[in-house]
Amino acid sequence: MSSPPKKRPHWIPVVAALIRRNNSLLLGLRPEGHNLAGLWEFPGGKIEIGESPEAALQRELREELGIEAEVGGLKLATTHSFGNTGIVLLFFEVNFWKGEPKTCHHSELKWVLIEELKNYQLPEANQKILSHILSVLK
Ligand code: DGT
Repeated sequence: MSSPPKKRPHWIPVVAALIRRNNSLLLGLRPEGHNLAGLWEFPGGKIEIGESPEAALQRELREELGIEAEVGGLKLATTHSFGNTGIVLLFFEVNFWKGEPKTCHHSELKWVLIEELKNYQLPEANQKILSHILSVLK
């Protein structure tokens, strides 16, 4: 008997934004029908072929929040895997933008005080590096 074909391992590059206003960060509740629905994420998404990480994040923030963001520096990078799929997650700081973030994609948006981030259910890829995320926000 032959075993089922194995899916080849592959990596998905993802960019996420640390959008800061005073002592709070913007989190979005992942919508139903998506992977990880019901978890709070940092706005962002997959880098498309031909895009730089910064351009991908700018596009995602335009699509998801309706803002024109000035993407700042790369603050941290991490990897996470589920089965044969891995994500490389790059976090950029975003301190300046035009427009008021709107729920174009998420079920809800929330400005969360940095010290309260630990009370939110985040994707495992973020949860496991929360202390690192907090340290780059200092
Ligand atoms: P999917 O995953 O096929 O349902 O597609 P999307 O459009 O919901 O996912 P997208 O474009 O946001 O891709 C981001 C992937 O990275 C998704 O699998 C969730 C994962 N991820 C883990 N942590 C974060 C995070 O903080 N922010 C974002 N945006 N994605 C994260």
